[in-house]
Amino acid sequence: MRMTGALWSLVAAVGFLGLGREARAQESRPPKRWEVAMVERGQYGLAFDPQRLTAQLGDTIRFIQRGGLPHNVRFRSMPDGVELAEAGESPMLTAPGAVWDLLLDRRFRPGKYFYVCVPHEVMGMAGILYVQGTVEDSSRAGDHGT
Ligand SMILES: [Cu+2]
Repeated sequence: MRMTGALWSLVAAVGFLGLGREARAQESRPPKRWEVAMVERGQYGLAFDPQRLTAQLGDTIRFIQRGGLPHNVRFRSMPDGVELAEAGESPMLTAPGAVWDLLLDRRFRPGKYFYVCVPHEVMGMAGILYVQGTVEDSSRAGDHGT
């Protein structure tokens, strides 16, 4: 009985260490900057390109105006408990090449985020952002360039 308990403790410890290694490996990725273009593709319509993006806490999503019509970003759904406040809606981007940087900081949690362009929501201009990562990743938000 005593041996079984000790063996179980060893197995548990090894399993724990294994998880720890995996977590550290994930943390080692430096924050990245992703780009999502707001485009007008003739007959294919108004769109975010890419429409789906998977990013990690601590990363930055740079939305870029690549069309001629005004576009913006407004989050319509997000994981429970997330309060984006001013990060929940961008200003209207009008000038070609204008950008809005969205930092995936502590306001964000892992999960699925759905957003639209308000003027073109009815035309299907929308995107999905999958956020992954840990609290440690979000606390390193803004470490870009280090
Ligand atoms: Cu738009």
